[in-house]
Amino acid sequence: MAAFAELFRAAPLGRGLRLAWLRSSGRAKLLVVALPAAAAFSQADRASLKASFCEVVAAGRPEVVQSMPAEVKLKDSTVRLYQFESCPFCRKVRSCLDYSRIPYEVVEVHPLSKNETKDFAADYPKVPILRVETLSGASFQMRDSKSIVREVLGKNNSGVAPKVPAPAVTASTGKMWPAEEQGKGSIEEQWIHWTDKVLVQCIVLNVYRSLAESAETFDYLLTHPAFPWYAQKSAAWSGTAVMWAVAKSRKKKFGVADERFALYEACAAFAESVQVGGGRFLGGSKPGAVDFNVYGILRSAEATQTERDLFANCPSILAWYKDMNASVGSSQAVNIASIKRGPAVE
Ligand SMILES: N[C@@H](CCC(=O)N[C@@H](CS)C(=O)NCC(=O)O)C(=O)O
Repeated sequence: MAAFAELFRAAPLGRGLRLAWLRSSGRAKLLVVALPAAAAFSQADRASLKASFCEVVAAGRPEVVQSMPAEVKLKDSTVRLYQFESCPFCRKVRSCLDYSRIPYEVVEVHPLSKNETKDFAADYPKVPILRVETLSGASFQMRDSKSIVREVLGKNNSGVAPKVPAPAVTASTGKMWPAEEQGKGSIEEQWIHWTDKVLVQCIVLNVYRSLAESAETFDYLLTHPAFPWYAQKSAAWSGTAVMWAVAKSRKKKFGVADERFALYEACAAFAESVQVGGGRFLGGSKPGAVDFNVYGILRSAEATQTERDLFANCPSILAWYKDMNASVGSSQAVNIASIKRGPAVE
């Protein structure tokens, strides 16, 4: 109500409307407000009203920040990760929080209603969102997985080892990342770009490859304790069909003949670059931001046929993956029991 009062005060009501209000009474007042209101507002008034409304709504939400405020200690703060369990971008953030031993709560967002993020991120329909409340009462939110990974790692980001080559597309992934978009920025930036352009696409093409595999990917929703049965089923069934169709159309768009082979090729190319770099990770002796981006994307296929096939058919990725498992360690999610999908491949 306070918000509406503020809005009413801020609204640039025309003089005519105010006079009409004073002269009218009872039901007439309702008509006075309802009918001429639209006409009484000029275009500028409407723009100003909209701006006032946005300010009032935005006033109560955690500020959106691009970088971590210097004084913030995540370990001492209340950290919530708004996510979809099968989202590759969300798993990057989880692996990074786990590695940094930062306790956090996972808030599963319903993919259709997105009710969980509506009150503080109505303007942003995506996940992950990291929401932080500090001991001193400050609160903020961070969006975009690449930025969150970078900020959570901070000084612990080992970057890429000096001998690591720039990423290159393979025969089956060439159309995902056009040549004119490649080669921009530092080697680390190019690899991060590769994860978004190539690796994420490979995972999407695979985990939603057939209706059965798409259903397997959404299985977690069918028993998710955060949602009532009708919300579980509506999201799982519609997600299965929609994402299967998305994968089918992207496969055509990218001219991929065999999606499994495209994934194996991309992972083998990454593993080879780790080897050329000379360390256990692309970051050298410690994982860097690129390692977390790659690991998170692959972890999103947890307990699916894609994951099982990848480890059976792309042996060169296994040593790096096991090292990542060991470095990331156990989940720091305080509510892990309610979200676990399946054991990590050892
Ligand atoms: N660039 C973003 C991409 C996030 C993204 O696309 N998330 C998907 C889930 S995998 C999403 O929230 N989609 C819901 C929607 O677009 O409505 C990031 O890296 O965080």
